[in-house]
Amino acid sequence: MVSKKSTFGLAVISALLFTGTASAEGQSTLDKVKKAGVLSCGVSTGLPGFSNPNAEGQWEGIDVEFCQAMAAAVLGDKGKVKYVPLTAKERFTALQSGEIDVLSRNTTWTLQRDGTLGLNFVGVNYYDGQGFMVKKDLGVNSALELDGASVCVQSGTTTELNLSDYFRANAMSFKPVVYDTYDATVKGFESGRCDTLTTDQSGLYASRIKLADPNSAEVLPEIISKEPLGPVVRQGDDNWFNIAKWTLNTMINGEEFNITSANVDEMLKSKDPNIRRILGQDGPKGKGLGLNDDWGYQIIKQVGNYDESFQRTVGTDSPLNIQRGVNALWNNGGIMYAPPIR
Ligand SMILES: N[C@@H](CCC(=O)N[C@@H](CS)C(=O)NCC(=O)O)C(=O)O
Repeated sequence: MVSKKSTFGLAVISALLFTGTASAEGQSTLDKVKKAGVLSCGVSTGLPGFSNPNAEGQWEGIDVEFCQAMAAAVLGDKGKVKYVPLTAKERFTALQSGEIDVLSRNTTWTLQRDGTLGLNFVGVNYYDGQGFMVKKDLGVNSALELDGASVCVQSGTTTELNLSDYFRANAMSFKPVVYDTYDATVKGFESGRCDTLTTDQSGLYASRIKLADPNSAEVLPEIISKEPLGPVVRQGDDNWFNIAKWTLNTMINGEEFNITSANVDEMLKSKDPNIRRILGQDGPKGKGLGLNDDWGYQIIKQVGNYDESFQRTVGTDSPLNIQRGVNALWNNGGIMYAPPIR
């Protein structure tokens, strides 16, 4: 029989495991990061537009810029980030164990990940959905023509789960060809190991430009799922959760109030109360988060607002050339909406 005492002991141990090493040492994640002088950020092993090392080995992408924005807010320097490349399968364990302080890696917000894995999604930095890519010479124009197809897919993803739901719902069969990394999945597709590659649509754009001949492939029209992608923290440290949430909200509000990395110093003279609060001149400032009052200013000055980050990494100023679409602001035809800074 398990005594009350040992049940309590187990609960304490599992709570410590759940909240990671930072809490196990009685230290908040904010204190840990400040002491280390660096933010440990989990990224992918390489997905163009989201998190990808460039030719000089520097990390780039919309998810990388979120890590930089957090470092600017917390440490005053967007360069103080240690990037930890993680496959889909490895990412949640790295966060649960305390190896990383935040996961910023094209990760879909789901109930199971929030509820069962002991994580908290910070918000959404890119609304995505799953699709399929085929070689044009397969002669297929719709995903509904894929009955019996072999499908290249990455393990440990919602992609795998949606794939089987979709084929089952449409009474079709498929043969999964499963890989652990994104690079291997794209190579498998390119070398003809499968008829179609499936992943988040953003990933399909990224895969297509990686092919030796991008024009040999096309993306089918069906979007088979909702993939709200966003940064993730561990449960058990509410202040850190707030810092991550308000970093994202500041980038989105920065766009809404037209504050950019180029005009932010000029904006310090603005009389608009919204702008003054975003830049920490008035309003709640940094106190409630344990940050310096200029945390919002630092995010926008060093990294930029959401639109700057989007266009530079995945948007029209990038090779991916993705339109804002549903990722436009709520007052511009999209669903990107941040709570107010006040
Ligand atoms: N959003 C989906 C899929 C995320 C995912 O890992 N996608 C693959 C294919 S685009 C990827 O990013 N791989 C990069 C890597 O493993 O480093 C999820 O959260 O499960």
